[in-house]
Amino acid sequence: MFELPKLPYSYDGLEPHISAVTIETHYTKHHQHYLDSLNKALEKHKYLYKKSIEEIIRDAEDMPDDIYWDIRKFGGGYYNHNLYFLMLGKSKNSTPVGDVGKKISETFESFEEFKKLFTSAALGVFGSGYAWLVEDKNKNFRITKTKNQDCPLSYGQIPVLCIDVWEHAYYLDRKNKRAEYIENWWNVVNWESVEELYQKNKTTIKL
Ligand code: MN3
Repeated sequence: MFELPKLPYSYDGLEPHISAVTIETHYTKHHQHYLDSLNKALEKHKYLYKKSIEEIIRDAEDMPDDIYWDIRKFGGGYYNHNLYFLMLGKSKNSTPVGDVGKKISETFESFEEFKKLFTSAALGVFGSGYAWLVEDKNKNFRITKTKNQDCPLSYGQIPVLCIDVWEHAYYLDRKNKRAEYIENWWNVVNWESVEELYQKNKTTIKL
């Protein structure tokens, strides 16, 4: 059985940028639903519990036919939300740190330039999905978008940073104003957590 990761902040810990009611609903209703649906699907193929969630998502195309779409929807939803929530919090730094910071500056010239491009990718997701900063197989940083709960891991890319732009991530606070949500989201990206997750993922995930 997979489990929800414990949030490293309280529900109101991201206010005023993201409200307590949004975080609580997103985590206890949406994230929980993805988790429960994933676990229900895996009951049919218990051997998959021996794999990590990263391996299951990476190998999404090889999953048994009867749970293929459950893995795409709920496995992706579970893993993407783990990343999304764990990358938020109160940051000591307002700009990227460590190797992530270095690679962002090298690739996009400056953090400000990266911020512009990433914001425009997030705004440009049509319907529900995510914008990502990923590391591709050649170790290059790239900005990408995915639809629904698709995950870069299924495309041979290591997730570095993500923003959930499904309406449930911001509708309670901002109605349909995605631009306002994105602008506020930048204030609650925890750059130390982003760096920590990157170091962990690039050593543990085998693409
Ligand atoms: Mn969501």
